[in-house]
Amino acid sequence: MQISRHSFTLLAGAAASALILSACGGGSSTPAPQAQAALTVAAASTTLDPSGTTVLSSSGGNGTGLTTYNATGACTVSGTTLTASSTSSGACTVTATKAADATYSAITSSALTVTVRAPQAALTVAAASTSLSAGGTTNLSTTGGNGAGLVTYQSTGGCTISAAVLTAPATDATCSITATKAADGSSFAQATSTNTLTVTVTVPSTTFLTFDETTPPTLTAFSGANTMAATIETDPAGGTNKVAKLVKSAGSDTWAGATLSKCAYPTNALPVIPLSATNKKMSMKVYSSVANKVIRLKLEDASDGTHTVETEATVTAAGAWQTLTFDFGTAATGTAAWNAAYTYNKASAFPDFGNTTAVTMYIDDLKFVGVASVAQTCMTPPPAPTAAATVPTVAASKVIAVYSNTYTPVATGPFPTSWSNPTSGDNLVIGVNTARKLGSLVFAGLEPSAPIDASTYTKFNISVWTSTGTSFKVKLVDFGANGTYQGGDDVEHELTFTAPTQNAWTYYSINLSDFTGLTTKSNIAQIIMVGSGGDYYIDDIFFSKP
Ligand SMILES: [Ca+2]
Ligand SMILES: [Ca+2]
Ligand SMILES: [Ca+2]
Repeated sequence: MQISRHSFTLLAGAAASALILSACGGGSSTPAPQAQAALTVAAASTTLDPSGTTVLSSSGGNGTGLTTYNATGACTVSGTTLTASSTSSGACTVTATKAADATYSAITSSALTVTVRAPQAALTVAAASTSLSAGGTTNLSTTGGNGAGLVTYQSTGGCTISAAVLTAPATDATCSITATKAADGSSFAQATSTNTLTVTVTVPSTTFLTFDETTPPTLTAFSGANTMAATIETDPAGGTNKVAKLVKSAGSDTWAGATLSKCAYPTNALPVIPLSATNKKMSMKVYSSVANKVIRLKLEDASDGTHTVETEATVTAAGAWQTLTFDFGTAATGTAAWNAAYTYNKASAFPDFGNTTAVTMYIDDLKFVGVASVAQTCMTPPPAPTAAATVPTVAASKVIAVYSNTYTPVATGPFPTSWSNPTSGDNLVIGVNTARKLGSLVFAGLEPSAPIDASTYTKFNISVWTSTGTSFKVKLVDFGANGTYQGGDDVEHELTFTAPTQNAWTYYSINLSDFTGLTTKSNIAQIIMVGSGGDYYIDDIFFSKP
C-alpha cells in the first residue's frame, strides 16, 4: 500500500493516541506506577536527652524501594540513627520515605515528633556539715538544676544515705557524695552534680601517749634474752616529733617488747584506759623497718598481772607511718578476752610478736578510740606513814624481838609467810627506821625459825599503821610441848582491836594474859596479823617483861 505523506501523518497520530491509551488504561508495554500502602515511621524512644540517640524504623509501604529518614529541628539523622542536638532542645520532626521501584511510586510517612529535653542548669551538692563524728548525721541538699525531677544522693567511702540524710560510719572515713537530679518528664534531662563533696569522719579519741610529753613516758623493755631496747627518739620520717623506738635484735624472745607508762603509781602504769562494751579499740601509729609484720598490744591491770587483754595489728608497709587499729574485742589467739570487770592501766607493745628475727619499729600516738577527752588521772598511791613508829624504850635485856630494827630480832622466815595474803611485803624506810608494808592485808603470818619461849614474858608488843583499816587482829600460836605443828598440843588465841587510829602509828602493848586461849607460851611459833582491807604497816614486834 502506498502511503501518502498525509496518511503517514495520520498513522503517526494514531500511534500516539495508542500510547496515551496504554499509559492510562494499563496497557501491556508501559504500565503506570502504583501508589504504596501508607508508610509509618517510628522511633525506639520519642524523648531524648541532649546528644541522645534512638533507632528509627518504618512499617507499611510496598515494593523494594529504599527507605530513608529525614529529620528537621533539634536532631539529625544518619541511616536509622536519630541523634539529638547537644545544644538545642524541643521538637524534632522525623519522616521516612520509601523510594519508588518499578511498580510503586515513592511514599513519605506522616511526621513523627521526637522531643529533645533541655539540659538542666549545673547541679551542686552540699552537706550541712562536712566534718562528722562517728555515726553522726548531716543533711544533704542541692542547688541549681531545673524542673521537678527527684534528687537522689549516692556516697562512697563508707557513709550511708537515707533520703537526704547522710550517716557517717563508726570509723575514720572520707566519703564522696554525688547528687543526681532526675529528668523531668519531657522538659529537662537528668542532671548529675559535678561537684563531689568530701565528708571527713572524725572518730573521737583520747591520746594517751605522744612521747612528746613534757615529762617523757617511761619505756621498760623486756626480754629474757636481753635483746630488746626501747628509747625515745625523733621521728624517723624527719622533723622534731618524738616517738618510741623499739629495737628487737636477732635471736630475741618471741615475746620481747616494752611497757609504755607515765604514772608514778602503780609501777609501769598509764591512766586507766576505759575500754567498754561499745569502745574496745585503741590506735597507734607504727613505722616498721620491715613490711608485713605483726605488732601486739597488751593491756593489763598494773596492780594485777592476771588481768590482761591482748590483740594484734599488722604493719603492711616498710619505712612509712601507718595508723593501726587494735580491737581488744578480738583478743589474740590463746589470750584472755576483754573483761568488763577489769581495770586496764598498763600497756605493752610487742614488735613482730611470735618471731625471733630482728626488727625495728617506731611507735607514736597511742590513742583510745571512741571517746574524746577521757580524763587521764594517774592513780594516787594510798597513804603511807611519813614518820617512823615510835621507837620502843623497853630495855633490850627484857625483850625477845621478832621484827624490829630497834632490837636485834630472832631469826624468822619470810614476813609475811608464803601462805599469807598478800604473799609478800615491802620495806618502808624512813631515815634509819624500817617498817614492813603488808599491802591490802587480809592475813599475814610471821614464823620464828625456832619457837620462842615466852613463858617468863608478860607483854606482846606491836606497832601498827593503817589508813583505811577498821580493825586489826593478832593471833599467837603456840606449838605446845612437842614444839611442832599439830600433835594435839597446839594452842592459840586471837585478839581483835576495833577502830584502830587511822593514819597514825598505834603502839599495842598487850598483856600476854589477855590471850586467854594461849595456855602454853613456851613454843610460840606463829604470829598472825589480820587486816580489814587496805594497807597495813607493821613495826617492832616483840615480847617483853618488866
Ligand atoms: Ca610523738
Ligand atoms: Ca622499825
Ligand atoms: Ca604441837
